[in-house]
Amino acid sequence: MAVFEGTFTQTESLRFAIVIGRFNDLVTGKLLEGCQDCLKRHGIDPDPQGTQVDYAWVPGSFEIPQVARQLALTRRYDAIICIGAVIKGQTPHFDYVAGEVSKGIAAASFQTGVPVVFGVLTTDSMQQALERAGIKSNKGWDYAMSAIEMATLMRQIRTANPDLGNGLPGANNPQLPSPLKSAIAPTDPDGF
Ligand code: INI
Repeated sequence: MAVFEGTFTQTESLRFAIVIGRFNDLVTGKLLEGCQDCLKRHGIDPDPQGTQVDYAWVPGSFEIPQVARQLALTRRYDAIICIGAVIKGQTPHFDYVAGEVSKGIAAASFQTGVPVVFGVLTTDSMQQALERAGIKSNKGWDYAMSAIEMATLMRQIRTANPDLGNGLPGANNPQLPSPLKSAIAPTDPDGF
């Protein structure tokens, strides 16, 4: 039997996409810097002109899952990192946004078989958010670590099980409908 475990070496062929919410960009910009710093220190070139990391900016956290899922469906990435900051205000809006983004990110990961890292801060105040975005620590670093670990772990599992494909039912069976198509639109006969 085997033990599968992610590693933080041999990262030169890994590819990532980072989805970032502009809302509260004072916080998300700092989280992104922490994330890029970690990637760089683990041998991954974070330059958007390079070959290893693509970036997608969205208006707010609510929009993150849709774009993360779309990027995962391209099958170009070993992992997707989602960065957002949802900060409690005077209304229940926080609960709706935080609930949807966490469920949506989990769904994007399950539906596509691609690791999608939940890098969305949910805090009671801007102060709490800033503390986690560089003042005391930078959670962006942790998000990158999770992405590298999951990316290398999934590669190991796929290498040991070449018939598994992307892990979705029927991935390598030409007789079955494309998992990519069914993940895009399970009920739409046109596949859109
Ligand atoms: N988006 C965030 O990323 N963080 C928040 O704290 C936030 N609040 O509190 O409103 C927020 N709202 C915007 C939301 O994500 C969508 O962009 C917007 O509703 C348009 O769909």
